[in-house]
Amino acid sequence: MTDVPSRKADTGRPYHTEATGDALITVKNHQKDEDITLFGGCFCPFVQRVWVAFEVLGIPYKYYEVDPYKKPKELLEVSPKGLVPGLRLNRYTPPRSLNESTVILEYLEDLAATTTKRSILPLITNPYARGLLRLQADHVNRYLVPAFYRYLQAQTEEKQIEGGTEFHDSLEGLVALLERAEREILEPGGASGEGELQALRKGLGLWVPGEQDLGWADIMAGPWLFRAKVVLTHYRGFQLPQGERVKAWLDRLFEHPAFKATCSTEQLYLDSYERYAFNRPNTSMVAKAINEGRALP
Ligand SMILES: N[C@@H](CCC(=O)N[C@@H](CS)C(=O)NCC(=O)O)C(=O)O
Repeated sequence: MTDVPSRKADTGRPYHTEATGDALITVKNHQKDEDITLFGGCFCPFVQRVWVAFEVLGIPYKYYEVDPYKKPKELLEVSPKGLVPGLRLNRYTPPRSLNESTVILEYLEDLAATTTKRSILPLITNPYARGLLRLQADHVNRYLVPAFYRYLQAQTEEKQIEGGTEFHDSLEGLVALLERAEREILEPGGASGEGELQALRKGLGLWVPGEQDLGWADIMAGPWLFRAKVVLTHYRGFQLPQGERVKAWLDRLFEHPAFKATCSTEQLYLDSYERYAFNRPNTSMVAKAINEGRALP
């Protein structure tokens, strides 16, 4: 699973600045002015998690592609460090804004509660179930996401093996948390009755038979899992876990209409992540933080 492939050469490909494939269709369908403008970057996984949430929750938005490395003034107005994603909230005069993908996800979940009436988290009447899902998200942000970059940026064979093990372990850790939520909620005593049980099944662990909904952790982690499949496989010879239930979970995640609608073609990611795979200087603020052993921006 963590074989070190023969070294490929850095071909100097630049990152993309326009979505391709299904994501491009979605971009084109979201060019009309709306109350919310999503400032996005086509290759960015932090953007994709927010974008998937917009689609799942059915909240209207205008998608606006920016190059976060060029940090245009309008991006800095909505996101102080010039990072995507950012939201411009056009209902306010002057417009207000929000940044940070995890904060934006919570905002969209709260907004949907009174507008589209859709939700990604379990009902507020079951705080424990919500806590279990937030535990998964916390794991994703603290372990899985940094492990992805450490692995991809590792240049020596030793560091790549170490990075592969770390990423694999973080994935196993997430699976264990998904299984824990599934066990504790679906087994007798987990829900107050049949009605609540049916509601809680949604998005709990994607392999719950018959369930197709994305869960909170799927949205938090999905973009990196997809990039692991495409980018880590190509540049590091990584293989996603092949266990039947994990595979079923990942297949359903990658095939989910809201997820697919935000995915560009694989080539876009291979091109855009070459910079990381060869740890080119000045790649990004994330890459710099990883190289310096600091927390991600
Ligand atoms: N903590 C931020 C991270 C966002 C982030 O790092 N976005 C990258 C693109 S994937 C970016 O805007 N990079 C610009 C730069 O490095 O200058 C979040 O969760 O929204």
